[in-house]
Amino acid sequence: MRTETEHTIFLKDYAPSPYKIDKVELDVKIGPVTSRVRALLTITPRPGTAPGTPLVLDGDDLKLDSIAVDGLPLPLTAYEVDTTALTIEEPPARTFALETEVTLEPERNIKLMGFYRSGGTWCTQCEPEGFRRITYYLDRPDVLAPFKVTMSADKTLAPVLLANGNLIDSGDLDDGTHFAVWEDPFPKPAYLFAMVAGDLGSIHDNFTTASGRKVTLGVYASHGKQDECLWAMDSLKRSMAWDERRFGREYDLDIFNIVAVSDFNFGAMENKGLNIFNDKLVFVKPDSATDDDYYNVERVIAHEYFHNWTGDRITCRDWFQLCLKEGLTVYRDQEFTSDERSRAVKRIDDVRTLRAAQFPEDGGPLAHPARPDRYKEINNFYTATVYEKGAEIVRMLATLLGEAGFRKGMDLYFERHDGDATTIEAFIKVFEDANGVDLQHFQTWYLQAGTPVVTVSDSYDAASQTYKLTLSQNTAPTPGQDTKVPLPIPVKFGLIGPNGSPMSWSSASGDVRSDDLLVLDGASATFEFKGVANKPVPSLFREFSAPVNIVSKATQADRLFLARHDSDPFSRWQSLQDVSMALLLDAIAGREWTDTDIDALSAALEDAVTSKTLDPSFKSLTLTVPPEQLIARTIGSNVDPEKIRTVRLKLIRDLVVRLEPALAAAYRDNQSSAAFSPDTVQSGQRALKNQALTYLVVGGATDGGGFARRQYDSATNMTDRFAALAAAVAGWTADAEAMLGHFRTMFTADPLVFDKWLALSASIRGDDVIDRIKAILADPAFPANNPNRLRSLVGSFAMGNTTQFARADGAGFRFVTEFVTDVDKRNPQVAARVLTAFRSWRSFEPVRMAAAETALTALRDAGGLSRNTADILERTLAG
Ligand code: 0A1
Ligand code: ZN
Repeated sequence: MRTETEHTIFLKDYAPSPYKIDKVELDVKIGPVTSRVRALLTITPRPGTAPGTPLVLDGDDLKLDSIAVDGLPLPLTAYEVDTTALTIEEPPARTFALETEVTLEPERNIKLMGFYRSGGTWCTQCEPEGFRRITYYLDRPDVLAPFKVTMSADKTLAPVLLANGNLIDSGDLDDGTHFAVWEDPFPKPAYLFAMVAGDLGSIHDNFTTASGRKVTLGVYASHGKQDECLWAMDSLKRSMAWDERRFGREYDLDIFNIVAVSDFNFGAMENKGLNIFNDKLVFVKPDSATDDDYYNVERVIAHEYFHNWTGDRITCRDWFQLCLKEGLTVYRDQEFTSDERSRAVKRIDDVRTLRAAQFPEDGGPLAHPARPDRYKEINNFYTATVYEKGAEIVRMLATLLGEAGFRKGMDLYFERHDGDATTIEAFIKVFEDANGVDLQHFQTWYLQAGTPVVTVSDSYDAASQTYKLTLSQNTAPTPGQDTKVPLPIPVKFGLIGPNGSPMSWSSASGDVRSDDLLVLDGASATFEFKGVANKPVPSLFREFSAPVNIVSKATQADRLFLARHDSDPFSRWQSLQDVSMALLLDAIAGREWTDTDIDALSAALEDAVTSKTLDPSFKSLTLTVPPEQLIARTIGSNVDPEKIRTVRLKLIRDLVVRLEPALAAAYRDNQSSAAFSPDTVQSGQRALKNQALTYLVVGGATDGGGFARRQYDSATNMTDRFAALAAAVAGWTADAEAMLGHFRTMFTADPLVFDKWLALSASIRGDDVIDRIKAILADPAFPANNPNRLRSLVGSFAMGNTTQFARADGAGFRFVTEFVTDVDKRNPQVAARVLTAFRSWRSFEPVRMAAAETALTALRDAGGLSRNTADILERTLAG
């Protein structure tokens, strides 16, 4: 198709820029309507650059007012400006000063890339290619320079002026404006540049690093929100302490600021010393935020802070290396949460996210390697594969090298590459050098897309007391990668004897690295254990030691046995999921479960729920039945989402018939009258209680709806109130509509709580849901340019409400493509992301598949899409 997307960028074409930038001085005059940016760049040709090589600076949506080299205005013939670049035909063959001046209109910048306004506050977003919307620049991550920024603005409109680094000067000017000068001594790529101006409130604290540097910490937000920023500040201080303890990394400037803004395309951004956040990841207070919100704030504050070393001090050479910073930083934030909270619960959560977000991507038309080798639009590569699979790859590295070996590699990484813009190859090399191992084959994990399927078979010979385990792997082709090679797959494991205790062996053959780790390398491998006294049940992929799908001949009895006896909590959880999944798949295929099947599962669940030793949050995860989309993906093709939903609901109902007393007890026993705290104990109790409530309601227990209503009315915090509402909506109780209406009136003034209402309204399974959504969108008061609102409403519909999105009559698909057409004109990033909901369209049964194709082709034929959306559309249709 002829679109803007014909231009592909290839990794193999990487070359350093012919010029480097030694120094950046910006003078930004912020005005009520227009702002002016004067940039003074000190530029030097790199060694080897031929004299006369044109200098091509990126620019996007800029209006050039003046240009001078070494103080002399350039004649019109000496440069050229088009929509993407400023080219200086023959720059001096030595260091020179380039001065440009541009005019910006931040208020009109609704793409939210570059310099824009959110609720009156001026702010920036530069990753990946937003700086070119602020000034003409070599806007690529391997051009690093120290920045000095002078900002000025009206004193009442913008009493707060922030940028990266340290504040070195500030003062009043005589025309009612004031100024601030910020200097960041650390050379950085332009994508880490940030600037904020506005009338903001703030809270302050400080942190003293291990080596004694006193760092002033600030969290800025609109006035009146200060009390909602305290948890973010607390999370920040804990993150700073953790990075010192766990990775020996200290903060390196005297100031660290966080700013919350209401209009933001992503979660948050790690700009050096000045992180900018989507306000939903900063603001929490008990009566408007849930435990999940607290968890997410803590997690993302940590993530952005950890980027200071993995991203800022050591950055990416080019955007193909995005997972160098993202996968590693996600791994680091996962470890932080594991250390701060429950490791087992965190692992289960992360695996659920991986399976919900990354596996479908990896198994569909948008599959790409964690380190892609081509792209048309880099904004479309901030994906679950780059982030979550990237983190899994780092986790496997840590598993293979052991904690000490991994830390040695990380230490060397920081030592060797501090100040660099580097690559995945360099990252792998430090682990090789620090540990004296060869990881070249391991590196393939970064280069090959697709989720391997590992097939397990085993046998036991009583006479020779030998247990044989055979594992083989296969990865299906993905777009652009027809053939796959086997990967080194770390398998954490144990053998469990008939009485439930771990079994030992006298000798093992095959790549068995230790008594709990073996490695499958090659298409297939057999591991032989001698001196095994009885037939064991193998426990494989403990802690989910590799991002793979597992196919085994394990029986339901084996799974239930593991659920009871495995020493690894992740495996216990997984085993029960496997039991449920097997029942669901059989039933969908027409083999309905028997009472005996369901009795066995409910007995195991009851054991878990009534256990005196398991913690409540783990229990609540154990109770969760596999989600509809995971069932769909496991089936793989010819998917009928209605059927999946019906069978899954039936499973819940059949379980609740048996578990009602245990659920009611869990519900009762986990009530608390203590003052709200987001800590793991209280939040775990709420998670269990509310999971029990959900099942009582959805599973049709006696007076389930009444439980929900009473909890909703009497709740003293948002976690309980929203859980009750969500349960009522999921079970569509007699009160659900009234409760939804009440919630809307009560919280409509708080946009972040309104988002919860939007998402819940979009989750309604009734056939009127699309009309409901359309009515909300048509309300003139609906903030149609705010990404959070749009994602909460339409994003959650497209991603989560599969039965309505994938309606057989095509109305859901059509609604989403029409929405994409509309939003694409305003915010291509939001549009492109919503469109990815179609990534599994080919797995539907023929009628739905045809309906999806019709909607997608209509979108394509209408044309006029942004590069972001056209790229996703093109790949979705092709794959
Ligand atoms: N580096 C950020 C993610 C991010 C990417 C692009 C953005 O622009 C719209 C914003 C943020 C992170 O990993 O948190
Ligand atoms: Zn990140």
